Amino acid sequence: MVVELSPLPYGYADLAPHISERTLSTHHAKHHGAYVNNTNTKVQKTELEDQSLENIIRASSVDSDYSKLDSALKQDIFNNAAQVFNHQFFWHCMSPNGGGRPSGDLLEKIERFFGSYEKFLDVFRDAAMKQFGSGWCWLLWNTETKSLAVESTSNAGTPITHVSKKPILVIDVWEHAYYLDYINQRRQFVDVFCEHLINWRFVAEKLREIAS
Ligand code: MN3
Repeated sequence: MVVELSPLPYGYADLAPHISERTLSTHHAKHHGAYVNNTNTKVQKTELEDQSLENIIRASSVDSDYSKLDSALKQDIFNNAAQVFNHQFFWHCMSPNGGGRPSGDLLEKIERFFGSYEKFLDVFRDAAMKQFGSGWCWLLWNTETKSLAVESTSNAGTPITHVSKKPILVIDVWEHAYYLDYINQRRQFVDVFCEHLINWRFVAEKLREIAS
């Protein structure tokens, strides 16, 4: 199976002024695109060549006992494949009509596990800011503890290497996600993401798929 560059669910200019066309086109075509190409190149002639993206990620993660790759190649495959998944997921977490507040069961669970929507935002923004260097900040549903949690991951780290951690929302806090628009002001980008971009309909759909 060849890993493909999934199209954005909106146009390159559709998230402006919050994310510029230049940032979005570079981020999708160049960054996400490079992770796709690298994944396909690096799995060639390995047993992972015909696997699904999620199987490639799980087999190459540090916790995996898959031993048919040397450790440098394994890490390299993980970094690129996990970045493909993380970006695919991230694009769907945003919408030109995003922002506002969640509702229904999602809001009820956010209030139950964080106290209020405002408190959830504080926890999420704080985790996004405290992720040192490159990484991602997630809202996930833990199927073991049956609870919502905010967690950040470094570099290409992704919750899908843990069977019980099901992501429902993510923000990319690598500098390439915001530097052209906000220079070094990650906080502005995180605030704009929360206020104007989150696709709560997608988040609610993901939660319904796994937590019903
Ligand atoms: Mn990125």
